[in-house]
Amino acid sequence: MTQIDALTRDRVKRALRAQRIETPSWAYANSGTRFKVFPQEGVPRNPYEKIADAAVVHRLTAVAPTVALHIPWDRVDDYADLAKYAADQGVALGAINANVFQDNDYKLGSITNPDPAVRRKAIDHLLECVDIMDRTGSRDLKLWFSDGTNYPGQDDIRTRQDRLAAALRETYDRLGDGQRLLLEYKLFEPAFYATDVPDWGTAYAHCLELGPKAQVVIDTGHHAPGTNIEFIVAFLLRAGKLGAFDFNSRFYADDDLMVGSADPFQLFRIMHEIIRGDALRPEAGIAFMLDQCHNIEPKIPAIIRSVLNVQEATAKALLVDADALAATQQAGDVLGANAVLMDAYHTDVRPLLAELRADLGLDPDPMAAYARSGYFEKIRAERVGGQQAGWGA
Ligand code: AOS
Ligand code: ZN
Ligand code: ZN
Repeated sequence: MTQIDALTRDRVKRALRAQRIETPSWAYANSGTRFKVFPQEGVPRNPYEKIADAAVVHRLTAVAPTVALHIPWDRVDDYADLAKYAADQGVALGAINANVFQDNDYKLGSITNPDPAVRRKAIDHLLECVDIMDRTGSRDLKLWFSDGTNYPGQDDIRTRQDRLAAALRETYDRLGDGQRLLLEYKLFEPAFYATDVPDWGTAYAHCLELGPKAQVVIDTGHHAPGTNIEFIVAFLLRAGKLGAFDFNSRFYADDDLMVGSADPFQLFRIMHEIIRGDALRPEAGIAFMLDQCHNIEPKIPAIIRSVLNVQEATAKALLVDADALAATQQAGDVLGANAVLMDAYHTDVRPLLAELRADLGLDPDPMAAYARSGYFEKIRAERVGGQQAGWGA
């Protein structure tokens, strides 16, 4: 497909205008690997400054209106004040990410720890996160557990599932109306033998048992190499159990690189399933979040680039000729069907996205607009001693 007709153009632009991408507070802060954190200039010193940076991304792209918080990294005394500050900046607070992986107590696990006192402490943190959601107005509690074992025999795999189910139940029962529990799975790391929520099947089974407010999070970096992530998207959407994405790119393990940088074709295939499932609309309830770290590249431009990458993949997926695809599939035309998909993927959507931004009164090139804005020079001068995201030291 080289030409985009006027009708298609309008349809695609309308859908793109409704797209929402949530950026993570921790992506604005310093981060690194277990080997080194390279501090950068102008990095936020507190949650307010992270929100200010997120608001810049939104002002330049118009599709990133919320920012996810992480507790305790973004702990403040007055969450209502933080929410008000965000609103004044033109954004809102998004998902609350719990953290039960950083305390010494969690060496053998948090909610699946053999010690009931440690489990209690971990569950209390999850409940506290729901209290915070009440104050921030957040809809989603995002749960990722580092829980697991390193050696066969270290703990009883089945009993740990019982402890997990009990903790999730208690947390789920604390949710208010309109609040959701999002359960994120991860194949391995930091546990190297048996992770307690290692895959979508485990997350799905627990969410199914919990009820309608529990949904699965797909972090694109959390699979074995070669895993067909778009299959998981299609399956969970069909089952009504896909709640959110943590978008990022991986070459090896949980690399947390910019989404769309390692495998833009995979991102397109994922977004194709989203469009196929009519799940792009915010009312469909899928939270499209980034979960990334920008260890060596400047952070705000990297987040802008990531947002644009998601937008480009989405635009291409919206260009798939659904009727032609269905007809070729029905006719068993293998090459024809594949060609329909590839035509859309190979279309250069950058002019269309530039046009969309111009329609919205934005600069057609958000990267260049940021570079010209002087914002970096301002924060570099103002902020000394930026905050570390919380891990990787
Ligand atoms: C960890 O690997 C997960 O991707 C988490 O979603 C996340 O990076 C962490 O909990 C920060 O909130
Ligand atoms: Zn994640
Ligand atoms: Zn991760």
